[in-house]
Order: sequence, then C-alpha cells, then structure tokens
Amino acid sequence: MKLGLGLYRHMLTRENFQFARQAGATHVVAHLVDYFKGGAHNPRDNQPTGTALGWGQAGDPASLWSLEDLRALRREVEAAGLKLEAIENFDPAHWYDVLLNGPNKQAQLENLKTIIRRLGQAGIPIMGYNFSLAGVAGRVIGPFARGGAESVGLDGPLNEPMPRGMVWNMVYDPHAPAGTVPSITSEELWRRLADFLRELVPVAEEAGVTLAAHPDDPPTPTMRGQPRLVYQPQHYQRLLDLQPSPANALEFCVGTLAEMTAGDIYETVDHYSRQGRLAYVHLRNITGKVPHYRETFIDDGDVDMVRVLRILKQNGFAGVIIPDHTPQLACAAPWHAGMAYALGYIQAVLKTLD
Ligand SMILES: [Mn+2]
Repeated sequence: MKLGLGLYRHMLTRENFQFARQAGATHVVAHLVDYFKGGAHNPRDNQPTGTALGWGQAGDPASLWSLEDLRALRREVEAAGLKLEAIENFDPAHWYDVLLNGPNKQAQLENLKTIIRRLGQAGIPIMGYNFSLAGVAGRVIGPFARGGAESVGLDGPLNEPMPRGMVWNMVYDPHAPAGTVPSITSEELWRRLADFLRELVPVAEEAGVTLAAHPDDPPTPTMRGQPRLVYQPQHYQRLLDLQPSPANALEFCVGTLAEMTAGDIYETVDHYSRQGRLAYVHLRNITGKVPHYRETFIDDGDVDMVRVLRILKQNGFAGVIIPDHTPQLACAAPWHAGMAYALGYIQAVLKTLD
C-alpha cells in the first residue's frame, strides 16, 4: 500500500509537493476544481463547507482541462519526487446536465470523455468522481475533535431545496431564473448514473484510466430534497455491478462508509477490497452515524484504523491511501499540521503491518 496526499487546487504548489514528500507521501491526488471561488463563507485553508449557497462558483463550461496543463502538473509533481495518482472530481461546469439530465447532456458526456482521454495521454491513472446532485452539503463546523480542535460534522440533513443554477453544491449558472431544482426519484438518479457509466467506462478502458466513485458525503437518504446514490454500504455493489469492468471502481471513503447507518465497517472494507475494485482509499475517522456524526483525529474515532488497514493488506490492496479530511490543529499551519499528523500515523501502521 502506498501513502498519498490530496491537495486542493490552490494548494498545487511546489512547496506543498515538498511538504507531501517530506511527510512521507509518495503520491499526490490533485483537485482541479476550485471549490473556493467566490465562496466568501468558505475558509480556504480547510476542506470546503460553505452555506446553503454552496461552496463557490463552478469553472468555465467552455474550457476543459487541457492536455498541456495535465502534463505540466504531472511534471511538477514528479519534480518533487512524487507520482500523480489521480485527479479528484469533475468540475460541475463540465457535467451539470449529465447530473441534471438537461439539454446539454450529450455534449457534456463528450466533455467527460475528452477529459478521460487526456488523463490517459498525460499518464494519470485514476479519475475520482462523485455522482451527486446536492454534493457534499449540509455539514457544520465546530470545536468537535479532541482538545477542541476545529472539525466538521452533521446535525441533521439540509432539507432546503437547491436553487436553480446550482448542482453538486456549486453555482454553475449565476443568472439562472429564480426557483428551485425539482426533486427526482432514486430510480431516476440510478438511471442517470447508468447512462454515465455506459458512455464513460469503455472510453476509460481504452484510455487506461480507472473511474473511481466516491460515496455520498454525508450519506443521508436525501439532501436538499434530492435522493442520494450511495448512502448505505450495499449501494456501492449496485454501482460496481452496473459495469463489471476494472475501469469502474471505487474512491473508497472509509469515513463516509463508517457514517452509514447499516453494515459493519470492517465487513464493508473486506467485502469491497476482496473484489479488487478499490482505485484508491480515503482514510478518516469519525464518531457517530448520520444524521449526527463528527469527524475526529485518525486515532480517536469509532473506527479501528489498524484493523481497517490490516484487512486492506490481507486482501491485497496495493493502491494509494490518502488522509481524507482531518481536524485543524491549533498552530500557525492548522491544515498542514493535521495532514502531517494523519500521514505519520498511517505510515507507522503500514510499517508495522509490513
Ligand atoms: Mn472522502
């Protein structure tokens, strides 16, 4: 198993690549969506949380990530002695009508295929995504973690419907007419995912890229009046079975899976890792279950991380593990200190298992 660090777009700097390498990481997962653009209520040096208005503004719908930019990013990561393992998340600007089944759906499916082909050409092996209408919404911030460390949690789902022009907790059309996005059924959401996978998986196979699905975070049955896709552990199997290809895999988020009300986290880790369909792993600890949980330090929650990592090893998982979110440590660099703490902890467990 390999240790990686996830970096938000504005953190893709030489200094942060050095930080990752110094803290023991060998791989990087890069976010290319700027979640923080125009989001005044969103702290930039922490995971995005936002308000009912979402995280921020989506990118430019007419401008896809170029092959040149992807290659340049890979070169910069490699110059620091690291490998670029994955890009995490499509920009809502590039696929809002794939999620919403809107008039630009076919054109935007072509956008996604172009992006996958470019990843393949740039030698980036994994594309992480989260097929969700409401996205990562509804969470609250507070001094929830050990010693009063600032952390994130959920106190019940956000039921206020999404305004038009918003999807995936970002604004893709600031000039959209007033009103809200009508609710859809769970089966309709699964049909939209099936359309996406039917079109994308063959392209990913040909490009040598693995598609990796994140579960719904937070995993409540509904959010903002919309259904969720993967909010119980068994829903992940339905997603895998839609396209039984190694290119249809999981961005396996242990924290989110542990927040789910059904299932046992160790059985879930065993069930999915033994199928060889984990593209990469998000590691994070929590206390509680939806609709009331708190993110904790990696050693301090309900989940025995040593046991999780042992199961992954026993089942032959050889991919990259990144710390997911961590609480902020009270110091001059709260995000970095939190990540360094999680990286050191994971590294020590991996060494022990070897
Ligand atoms: Mn995650």
